[in-house]
Amino acid sequence: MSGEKRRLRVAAAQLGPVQIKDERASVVRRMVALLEGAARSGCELVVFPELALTTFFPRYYYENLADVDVFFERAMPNETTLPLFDRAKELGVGFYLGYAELADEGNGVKRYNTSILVDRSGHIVGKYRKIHLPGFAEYRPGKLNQLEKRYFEVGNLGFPVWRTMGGVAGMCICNDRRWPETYRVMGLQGVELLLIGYNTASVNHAADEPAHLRMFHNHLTMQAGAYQNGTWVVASAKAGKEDGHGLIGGSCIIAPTGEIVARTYTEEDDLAIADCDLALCDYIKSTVFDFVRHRRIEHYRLITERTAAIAPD
Ligand code: ING
Repeated sequence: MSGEKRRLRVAAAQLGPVQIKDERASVVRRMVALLEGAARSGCELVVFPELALTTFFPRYYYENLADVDVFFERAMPNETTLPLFDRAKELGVGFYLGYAELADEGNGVKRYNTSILVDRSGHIVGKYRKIHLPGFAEYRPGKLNQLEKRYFEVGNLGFPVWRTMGGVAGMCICNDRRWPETYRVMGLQGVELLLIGYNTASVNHAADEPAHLRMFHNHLTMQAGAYQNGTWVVASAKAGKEDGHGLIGGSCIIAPTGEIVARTYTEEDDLAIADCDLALCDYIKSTVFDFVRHRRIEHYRLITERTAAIAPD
């Protein structure tokens, strides 16, 4: 690693809304345009959102899972996404892509909320399957629904990291970014570049809360995760009104110091670009969050042994 370039220009490639009637091919054309814009600005890596190819379908109730399978990909790349993979390889740009994965790995058909990391040579370096599935498995009539627990299995790949793009990269998806464990498990593997796609409703399905908290919590959790683990975070939203349902933007690039160094201010197809000097991770990881000097794991057992909080009587 010594001497290898540790600085790379990265783009959070935000997508505006994808309507339920929108063809995947039209979304891929938008993504290729974003990729080309990022490449023109010298970017070597582009992060697209969670479930980038379709509308955020977990907001809808489908009695039969067969009816939701139209939103899933059975292979990646496939005929529809190949133009994105081909153009990225031509331009020498790596990318993170979030999509709904229909997998049959010998133990029956499984559905995952998935992301892949593709390097600058077009090689799929790694895959991640979303672990923290928010919302409910059952439909709640008359309420805002978030049915990821109904449509997706909990991810079965853990929180892996890969040595690529001149550093150590990892991925997570949307609700994962709200849980400190997500960052810490990758932090304990030396992550320096944590890539996130998200679709976050403008109105919280779980609580009636002031609107300003949507963006506040979005950035708060990622800034904390970046700083407490000395990693860059690149996060890309699908944003805007999808068939009347609002999604927040706020795509951003966060330094290991926890500072937002670039962000979008629209809810459309947009790019936030920054130079990520991975060496900036080193001072955080070797001072305030020098894990080996400061962590006391003999006191942390509850974190993995207890799921629900138990308060004293
Ligand atoms: N979306 C939302 C997110 O975590 C959510 C769900 C919103 C949970 C607000 C709690 C509060 O950003 C996805 N897709 O996880």
